Amino acid sequence: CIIATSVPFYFLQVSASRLVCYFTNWSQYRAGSGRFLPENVDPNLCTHLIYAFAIINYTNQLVTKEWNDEVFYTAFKTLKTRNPMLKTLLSVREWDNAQFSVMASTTASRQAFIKSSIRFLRNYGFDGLDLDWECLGSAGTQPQDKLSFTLLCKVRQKAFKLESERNTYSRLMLTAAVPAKKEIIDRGYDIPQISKYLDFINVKTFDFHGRESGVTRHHSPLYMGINDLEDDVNCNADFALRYWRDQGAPAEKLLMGLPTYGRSIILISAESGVGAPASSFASPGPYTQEMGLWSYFEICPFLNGAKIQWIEEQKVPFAVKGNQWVGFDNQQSYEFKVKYLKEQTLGGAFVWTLDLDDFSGCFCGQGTYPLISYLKRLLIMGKFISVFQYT
Ligand SMILES: *[C@@H]1O[C@H](CO)[C@@H](O)[C@H](O)[C@H]1NC(C)=O
Ligand SMILES: CC(=O)N[C@H]1CO[C@H](CO)[C@@H](O)[C@@H]1O
Repeated sequence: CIIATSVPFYFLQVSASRLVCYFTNWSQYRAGSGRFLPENVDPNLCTHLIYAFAIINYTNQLVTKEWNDEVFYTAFKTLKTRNPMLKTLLSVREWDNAQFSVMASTTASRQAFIKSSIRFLRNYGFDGLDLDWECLGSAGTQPQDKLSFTLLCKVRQKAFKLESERNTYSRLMLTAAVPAKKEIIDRGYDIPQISKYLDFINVKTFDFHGRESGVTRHHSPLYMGINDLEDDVNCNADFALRYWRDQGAPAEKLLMGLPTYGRSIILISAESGVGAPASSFASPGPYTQEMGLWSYFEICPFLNGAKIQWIEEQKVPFAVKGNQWVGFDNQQSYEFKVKYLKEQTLGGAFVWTLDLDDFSGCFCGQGTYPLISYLKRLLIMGKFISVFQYT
């Protein structure tokens, strides 16, 4: 395959929209053409890159997770020499422990974390920190965690401001990746408060449905489905983003999450539409090796000989081959999502993740990064040249 380079951003500053892309430290372990390294990142594709993940250790310090994270951090920083407008952030998340909750719980531990992270971010040349407290809002959330998170955002924003005034550096950014399901939001997030302190908010508008329902459902629909009942009526990007906004988050701080992967499941009858009975997750993709999750570059070969259908009311596609069913996103669903976020005057989109798109261009025959390049064209260059036949 031939690697094309994209138009640098400084030619394109026509839009205030953000296009935030996540890079994952584990994509380096994939086999063959699935392997993804910092040198596969196109520095002119996204306005912000977020490195996932760093962790919090038992003395509440921000630390690396992978043996070679430091090498990658340096490579990340170097990307900025090829696009001076590019901003990079480091995402922090808990890993096999409840350290986020411990760290956020007292003034002293919050301060320790904040101090260590300023040093850490500056040392490696990051422009900000992204908070990804995965279990905040889950059933096991302690009642005080909601308040702790608000306080963490508040003191951190203040600390970042002070640090930049003292050093005349530009202020470090503070962002968060947050849930899209109503009951999780309600348990964990004081929306009006945290929205004051965060620079932008990545609403994870995907993974709405897994296998638990026992039927086929798209995991990242834009709108409610005709068969959605009860809680399911809230399981779509439109509901989640309106909910965040109506509870007090400014629209321009909200980013819609777009997946570059699909969710696959096994059918157990001759039915294959939305709501068809299904059992377990489909087998792992050859490169990503995760049950029920296929990257876009693994979906493309599957689409050969598959029956592709468009869920009209939800504006997303699915495909069926044999007993395998996958709900995914393509350029067409991206187009509807970008139209929506422009109409709602949201702050932009974020992509989970860079390495799950067909970054090499070897699998889909649509050039390098077919989904994210298309997103850039729609979001940043504002070009809607639809080539799709809507059926
Ligand atoms: C946490 O990280 C800091 C900074 O690297 C280190 O000094 C400290 O010993 C670590 N604590 C634990 C418990 O690993
Ligand atoms: C913090 C983190 O996500 N680190 C991951 C980086 O990749 C390795 C390899 O898959 C994981 O084990 C780490 O958990």
